[in-house]
Amino acid sequence: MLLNTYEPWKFAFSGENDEIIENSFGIIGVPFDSTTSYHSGSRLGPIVVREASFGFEKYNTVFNKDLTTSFYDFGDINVVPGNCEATCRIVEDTVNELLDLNIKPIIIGGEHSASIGAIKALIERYGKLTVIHLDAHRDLAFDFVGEKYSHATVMRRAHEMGAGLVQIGIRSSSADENEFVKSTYNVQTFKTKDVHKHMDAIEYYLINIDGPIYISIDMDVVDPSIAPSVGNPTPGGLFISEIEVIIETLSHKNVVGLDVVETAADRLGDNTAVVAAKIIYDFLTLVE
Ligand SMILES: [Mn+2]
Repeated sequence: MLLNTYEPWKFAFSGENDEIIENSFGIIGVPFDSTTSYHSGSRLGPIVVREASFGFEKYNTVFNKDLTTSFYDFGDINVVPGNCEATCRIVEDTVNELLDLNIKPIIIGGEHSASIGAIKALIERYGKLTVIHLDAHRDLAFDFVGEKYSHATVMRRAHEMGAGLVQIGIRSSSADENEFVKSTYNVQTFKTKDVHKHMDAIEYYLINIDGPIYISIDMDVVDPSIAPSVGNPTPGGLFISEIEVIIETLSHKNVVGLDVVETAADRLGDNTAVVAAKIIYDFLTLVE
């Protein structure tokens, strides 16, 4: 490194990339928002979330624990603006490279479609995957305005690949999506009001899941009074304390990857970016 220069932003507390140890976590950003249908700007998510991560202390007071997990920030992938399928393929290839190094992916989005590539790579690697999907929306449309690769179809593609889905925080879905859930067997739903009233039951359900788990968090699952800068703000969402319980519960399981997507913030210090950074920070504090 040259004197009087600084490295590009990396997530706070990330390790040096030339000293990588195996069985760790690797952050990649996906600055892509080409299928966004409402509030655009999630292509800026990776940079504002990384910047917000510097607001946290290495000691995580909420969980009485230091962040000691080994993780690295590999920067952003080269997306293909306007081409969701090609971008998903690059995400898939990059996740495969991480898995070859025995590094588990953490993806900062970017629109939710990035998850398609990560889930594809992970399901091929492990043969089986349960996706814990925190979102206001089901994202189970077969296509969205004729497109199979879209932020609105992510979990339908995951389901086609054979992933089991546990959808938490749902409060908006089409009649077709609800019909699809009724007609299939491996989609479990916990609506927002279930989270508010029956968290014990959700914890019990999560702790009993077998096999590898991928966590996919659309920031619109959080109440828009707390996290308004998302692609599709939806009233009546989860609170931060509830997300903390879910992340802590899942940290005792075999989590093989995480994404935190749809942060559509256009300025530093944005609430939504801070909350997204906190979710990643909490996860990294809790996982071993
Ligand atoms: Mn959503």
